[in-house]
Amino acid sequence: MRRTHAILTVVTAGAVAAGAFVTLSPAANAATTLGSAASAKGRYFGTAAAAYKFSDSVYTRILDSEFTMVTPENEMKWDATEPSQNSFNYASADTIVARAKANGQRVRGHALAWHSQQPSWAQNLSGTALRNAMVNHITNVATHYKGQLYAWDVVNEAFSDNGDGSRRNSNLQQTGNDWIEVAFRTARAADPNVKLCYNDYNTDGVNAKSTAVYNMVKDFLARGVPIGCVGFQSHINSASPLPSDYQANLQRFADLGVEVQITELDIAGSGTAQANSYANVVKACLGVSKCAGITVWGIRDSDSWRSGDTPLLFDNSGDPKAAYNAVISAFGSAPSSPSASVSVSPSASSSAPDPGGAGCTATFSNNAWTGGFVTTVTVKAGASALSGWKVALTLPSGAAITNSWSASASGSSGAVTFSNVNYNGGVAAGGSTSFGFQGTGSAPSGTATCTAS
Ligand code: 9MR
Repeated sequence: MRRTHAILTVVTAGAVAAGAFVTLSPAANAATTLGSAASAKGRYFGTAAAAYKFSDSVYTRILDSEFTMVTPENEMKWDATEPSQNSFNYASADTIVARAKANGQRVRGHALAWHSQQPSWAQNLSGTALRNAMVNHITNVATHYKGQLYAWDVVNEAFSDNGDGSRRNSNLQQTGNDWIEVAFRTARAADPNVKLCYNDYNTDGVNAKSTAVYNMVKDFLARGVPIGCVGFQSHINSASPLPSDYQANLQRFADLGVEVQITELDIAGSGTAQANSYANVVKACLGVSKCAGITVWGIRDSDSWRSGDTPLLFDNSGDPKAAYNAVISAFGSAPSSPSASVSVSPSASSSAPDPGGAGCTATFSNNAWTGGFVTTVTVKAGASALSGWKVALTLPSGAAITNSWSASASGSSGAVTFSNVNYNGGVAAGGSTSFGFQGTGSAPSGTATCTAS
C-alpha cells in the first residue's frame, strides 16, 4: 500500500518483486465485460467487426476484450467473397475469423444470399443463371467456413416493408418463390452443423412483416427445410422504436422451436433513454430461453453505419457509455444501475509524463454524475514491453467501486489496486491498454501509480 498515493511512480519491471505490492484477491471484483455478463446468463454478446479497423488499437482492445461473438460487418457478403463469378476471396473475412478464434470468440456468418451488396456480375444475372450462381456461391462460401461458424445468416431481408407480408421484389425473388428454401438446403448440404438463420429488420414486434417471416419459418419446419434460427436486426430509432411486444414476438418464434438471436442491435439516442432501451432489449432476451444472445452493430458510435445517431455502447473515444453500464446491469452483473442520472460530463484527466524508461504510467479520466462515476484508466508501457501491470489509486472518502472491466480490482474503497487480466497484461514498448471501473460517490482525482509486474 505504500505507493498508493505517491505522485506518479515509475518502477522498472525488475525492481518490483511479486508480492511487494498489495495482495490481490481476484475473486473480489472480477473484470466484468459485456461478454462475461452475458455468459453468466448463458448468452453471448457480440459485435459487428470490420477487418480494416484492426490497426486501430482502441478498436481491437474493445473488440478482443468485451465480446464473445463476432459478425463480419461486410467481409462475408457476396460482393466481398465472390467479386468475379466463381473466383472467391476470403482474405478479409478470414482475418476476422482468425482473430476471433485467437480470442476464444465465436463467429456469426453474414450473409449468404441478399438482394443488396451483390457483385455487379450477379446484379446483371437473372433466372436460372442467377439461381445457379446463388447455389454455387452458397456452396463455396459455406464450404470454406464449414465447422468454423456458430451460425449463418443464410438469407437476409427477403420480405418487403409494404405492410402486406409480401416478399421483397428482388432479382433473387424473381428466380422463383422457392429461392429461400433452396438457399437453406444448399447451406445445410455444405455445412452440416452450423445454425442456419433467416435475418431481417422491422420484424422486431408483431407486425405484417414479422408474421410473414413467422409463417415461412413454420412452413419450413413443417416441410423439413433446414432452419434453426431467426435473427432480429433491431435497428432502433424514433421512426422504428423498440416495440412494446418485442419479447412476445421473440417468444412466438421461439415457440416454433427455433433459436432467436438479436443480430444487429443499435439504438439511436443518448443518456438515460438510450440506456433504458438497451436494458429492455437485454431483459427481453433474458426472458426468452431460446434467445441465444445479442450482437450490436459496431463498437464505438463512430464505427456505426449511422454514426450521427450515436447508437452504440462506446463513445467515439472508446469509453463505455451509460448504455454500456445499463447492459451490464440488465444482465445482473452490476449491483446498481447508472441509468437514474446519466448526465455524463467529462471531467479533467490526470496527466502523466511519458514513461521514458522502463515501467509504465497510468492516467485516467472520469465521466461523473451526481452520485456516481465511470473512470477509464490508460496504462502506457515505457521503453520496455510489459508482461503484466498493476495500477494503484485512491478513491475519495465515501466512494465505492461497483464493477470494473478489463482489470481485476483489490478492494472497493480507499486505496485500490487493479491488476491486468489475462488478455491485456502484455503491452508492447510504448504501447497502451486501458481498463475501467464504475462506482458510487465521487470520482477519483489526483494521480494513479503504475508498476510493471
Ligand atoms: O453496416 C454495414 C455497412 O457498412 C454497409 O455499408 C451496408 C451496406 O448495405 O451494410 C451495413 O450492414 C447492414 C447489414 O449487412 C444488414 N442489415 C442492415 C445493416 C445496416 O445497413
